[in-house]
Amino acid sequence: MNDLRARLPLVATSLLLALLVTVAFCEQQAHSNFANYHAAPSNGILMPRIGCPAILTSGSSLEVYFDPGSRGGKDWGLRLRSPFMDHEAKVVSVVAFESQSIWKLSAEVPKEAKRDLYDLVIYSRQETAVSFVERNSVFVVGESFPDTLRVGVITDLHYGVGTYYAYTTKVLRRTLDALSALDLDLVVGTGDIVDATADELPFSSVASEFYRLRVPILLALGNNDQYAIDKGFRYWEKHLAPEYYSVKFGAWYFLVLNSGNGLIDENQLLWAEKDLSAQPKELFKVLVLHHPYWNEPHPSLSSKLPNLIKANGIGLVLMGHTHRDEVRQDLTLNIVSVALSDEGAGYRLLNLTRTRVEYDQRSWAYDSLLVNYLQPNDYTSTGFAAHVSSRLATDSRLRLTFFLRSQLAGVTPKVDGAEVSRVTVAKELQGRASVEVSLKLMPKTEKIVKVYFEEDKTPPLASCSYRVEGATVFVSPSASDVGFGVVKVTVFYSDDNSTWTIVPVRIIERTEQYGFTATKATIFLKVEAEDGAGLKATKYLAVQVPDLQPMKTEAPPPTVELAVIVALIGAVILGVILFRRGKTLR
Ligand SMILES: [Ca+2]
Repeated sequence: MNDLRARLPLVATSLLLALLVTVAFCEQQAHSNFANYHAAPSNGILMPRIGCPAILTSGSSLEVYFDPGSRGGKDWGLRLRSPFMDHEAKVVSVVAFESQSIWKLSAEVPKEAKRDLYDLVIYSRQETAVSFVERNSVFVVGESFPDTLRVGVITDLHYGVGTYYAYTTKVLRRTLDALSALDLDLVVGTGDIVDATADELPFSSVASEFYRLRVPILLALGNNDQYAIDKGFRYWEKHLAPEYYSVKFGAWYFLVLNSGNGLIDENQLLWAEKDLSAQPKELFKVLVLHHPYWNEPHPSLSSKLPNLIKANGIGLVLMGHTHRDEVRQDLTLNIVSVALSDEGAGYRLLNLTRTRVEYDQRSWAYDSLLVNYLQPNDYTSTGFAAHVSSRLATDSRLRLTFFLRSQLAGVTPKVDGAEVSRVTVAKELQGRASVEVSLKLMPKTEKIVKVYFEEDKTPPLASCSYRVEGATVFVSPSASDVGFGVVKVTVFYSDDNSTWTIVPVRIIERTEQYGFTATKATIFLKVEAEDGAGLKATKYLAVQVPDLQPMKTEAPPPTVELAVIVALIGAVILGVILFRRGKTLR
């Protein structure tokens, strides 16, 4: 008995120790909604990211994971910044997470924060120079979540940098601007975001392409994105998102998996099971991955994933990879969409209610609804136009955003062709002006919307280069404009310089080609450019087609004549030398 009494403190200490170890272990094993990072994200923020944003109501709680290294101390502030608003959020707590340098920060989204996509700014109150910004990473829906989610699906962007990718980049920009104009709730990118590369630039550049989105985007990793990882480069994590994660959007839950290598590894599957089991039953669950799982031989996709889908009541699976539309309603609703990088580039729009999915059998062509901002929409221009056009059979309600440089302090720009919904103007000279407008576009119509401080009185400049291959003439027109920007460029050709035929544009190997077959040795080109103010410019050009020149019988070219003269002079000099030599020898 005495013995036991003596040992009691020891037993108690051991129990306490065991408990502490367990707590510590549990803390370390704490499940988070994203995969462990292999590389530091370029902006120091691990979650949320541009490719896996936080989606919240105003007044709710926002959790941020960030890694400041040894900088900044412990006292951190948080701001939510959009082109129209700048809110300071109340930081509730900052605690260490997993490793020594990762912090988990909890903050309250300000009640006055309206529906908008915000940049997340984390800053140190102790060291003013230390701050981290993850752009477009927090989407505030307003006071409550919508009853129906309007979702755009893009896939297989195969983004790259350089002339080979000029056309696909143009298509991507038009698409992102159209999806933003539709004021969707969410865009989902189902993989092959970049074209297979081990270079960092395509990853950082595609992230900046996504800055033009005014709606949040979820990105899944495809086999082309996996290429860099297999070479040892974690640019995906550095510039876009964790390799897999989940995001909650009110009554919906999105599980985004990495099938980059044509499989889902054991760790990821375990994580996914755990993440799914932590979700309330009533959430509508959507799985996002690159590969149509029924096409893949690896058992993780061919059998384990179907089991996961069934066991967890996943109501929709979004995929890409095959570059073809495919809808299967078997295990669940499976939707594969067309690539954004092919000639038939397109995207898909879905409506998600709490119980079902509304969708079209076919993706929309990317230019069904075109939104073309005619100058860089980045606060560098003092006014410009947007050309919008619809090939749809129904009305479209559009929201456009113009980012201008204001010439005068506090002056509101003029708007033509749309209704103003929001304006923020800088108080200083040459400051920023953000303007949001809305308009209704009737079926099969086009419209010019102008936002500006001063009228455009400068006509555009048209120019053109060409190359001739046999009897085919390839034309590269270009046009620039001071003011509202170039609405359209048209190329014509003519045999007689008076009757003109339009040169069609074709997409050949991902590039735009204006080409036609010439029938005469001299043909004429005309390039017409029109700007947003309706001002026009025309450029004329005559082109010679050598293959169609009549055969000529002419005197030998001067070079032959010269050679003969040189040879004759040479012979004379040689003769003189030989003659003199003969003389002296004698
Ligand atoms: Ca102009």
